[in-house]
Amino acid sequence: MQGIEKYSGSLQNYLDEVITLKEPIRLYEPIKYIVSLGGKRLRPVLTLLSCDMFNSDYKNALPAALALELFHNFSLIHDDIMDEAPLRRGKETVHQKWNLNTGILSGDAMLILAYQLFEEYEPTMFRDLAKLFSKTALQVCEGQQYDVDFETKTDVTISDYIKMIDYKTAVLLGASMKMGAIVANASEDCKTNSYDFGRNLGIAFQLQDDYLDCFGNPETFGKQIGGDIIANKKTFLYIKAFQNSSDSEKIYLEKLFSEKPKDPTEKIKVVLDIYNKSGATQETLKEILRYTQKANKVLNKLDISDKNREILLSFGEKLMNRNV
Ligand code: GRG
Repeated sequence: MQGIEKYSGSLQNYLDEVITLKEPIRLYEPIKYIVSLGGKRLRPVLTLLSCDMFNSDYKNALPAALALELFHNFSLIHDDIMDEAPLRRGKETVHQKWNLNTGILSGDAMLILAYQLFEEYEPTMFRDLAKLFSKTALQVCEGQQYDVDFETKTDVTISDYIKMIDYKTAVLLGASMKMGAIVANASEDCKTNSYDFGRNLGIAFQLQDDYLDCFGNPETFGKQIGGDIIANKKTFLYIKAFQNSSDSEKIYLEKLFSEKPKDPTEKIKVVLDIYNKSGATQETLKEILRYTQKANKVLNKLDISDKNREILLSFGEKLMNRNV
């Protein structure tokens, strides 16, 4: 296995082949737009890497990898609609650039295009991939619903929260790894362990996303900083800060998270200060490390070469030190 750059290159070529501008333009243009904004291509790279590391030609995994990237981009379009987010990857969101209905329909078409890509595989593999995909997509939906519910729920626990991010984000990373193993016809143990690696890494990744939403660099993060605070999201940071607060501080935090001021600048400043002073920021960073280490522990169970293990280790490390 060479460096991981080759995977993004191959994926881009395949994407350009499959995702073309055609009539009706208003359906396909937003699809081309969102996928052309790039992003880290994390999920497809994991699929290609996983296939390669289990000794199969990684190009065989290109349709599955692109299906995952299309699904991810579809979910971003719909998530941005639900959050009324203005920015994605540093550019206008689809519903902002066009309109709500365009975002809904182009998103729907992306989900179908993703399913269609599994038709590139023979029946048994098609069934295994489609089964994993459907199960994962449904969990993503459930995670999203928990996330929405938590905005108005006042007693969200850390375990509620971890379950929510597990479903909303982590299972897709697990599925990305496992799809590579399925395409490579790897053993059942390898499929399970690669899924667990991706899933633990996914929890660490979403916790990092929450951290960056508060403390990231607006120039590189590509989303509005403080977006979760504006939307009154009960993230790991909020729950920890709440747990570490006195009764009067709890009342204050609850009040802050029941309001949606027109200008949120002051609210964001106050909440970030609470996160820092309560120790929530430090505890979040510790939890990111804990899940990354959990992922790395699973790596030792994988039947892969030391060189490939090293590549996965450094992949996880880079991900956790990211600023995008
Ligand atoms: C599954 C039918 C169905 C509906 C989807 C909208 C929705 C329901 C779910 C939202 C899921 C979601 C957007 C989760 C957030 C995951 C996340 C961490 C996104 C950011 O991922 P990055 O950083 O993004 O990999 P880039 O831009 O690099 O691709």
